[in-house]
Amino acid sequence: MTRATPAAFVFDAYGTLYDVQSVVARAEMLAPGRGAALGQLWRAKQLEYSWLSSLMISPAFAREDFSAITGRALDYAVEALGVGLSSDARERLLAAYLDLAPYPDARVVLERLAPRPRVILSNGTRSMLAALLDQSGLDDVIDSVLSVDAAGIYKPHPSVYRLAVDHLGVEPAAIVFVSANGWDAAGAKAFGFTTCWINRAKLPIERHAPAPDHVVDSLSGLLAQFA
Ligand code: LAC
Repeated sequence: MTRATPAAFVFDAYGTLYDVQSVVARAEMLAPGRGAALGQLWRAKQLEYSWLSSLMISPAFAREDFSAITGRALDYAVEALGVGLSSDARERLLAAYLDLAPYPDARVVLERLAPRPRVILSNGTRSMLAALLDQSGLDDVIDSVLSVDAAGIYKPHPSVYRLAVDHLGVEPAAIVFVSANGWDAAGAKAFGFTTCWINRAKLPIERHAPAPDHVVDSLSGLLAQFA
């Protein structure tokens, strides 16, 4: 099979460029002994709510943005785990989500992929993503940021991936879509992107959609394929 030469790189944000578990240290401070469990359930519920609210969109049910469902997911996780959290602590945890740590190799990898466009396509709202880029200082190595809000639905709906094609003006196969979320890589492959799954946790490949084109164990793994 011949593959199109990559014309651009499109990155998922949460879990791919930014470590969602970097909230665990703050969660541990606010809820000693429960930080890891809270971080994990919070993220799992956040994603579940994104999928459920996309399926439920109707004239009677409007999708809430990622900032809102991130808060609702935190409230669920706090109650499920029986963690007592003051409203001030809740606000501090939500603020931590705007200041997630980028993976240590994110900057160098993004630098090395230039001059090809490097785009973020994320469930996050524009303001959540602007805060992340600003706090982490990666704004100078990302060329543009696309939020699912422009499509009115969450990943992995094809109209979300279409945003990147429309923005870049190249065919889907010429776009390398990079995600550490296996279900997101699967959605992107089903849409027609060339995909690279960052499998940091050594998980099995998702079975409900086409397999990724490339599997690497860190962002740095991209360089061997595309630098
Ligand atoms: C995002 C979620 C999938 O950034 O992590 O879109």
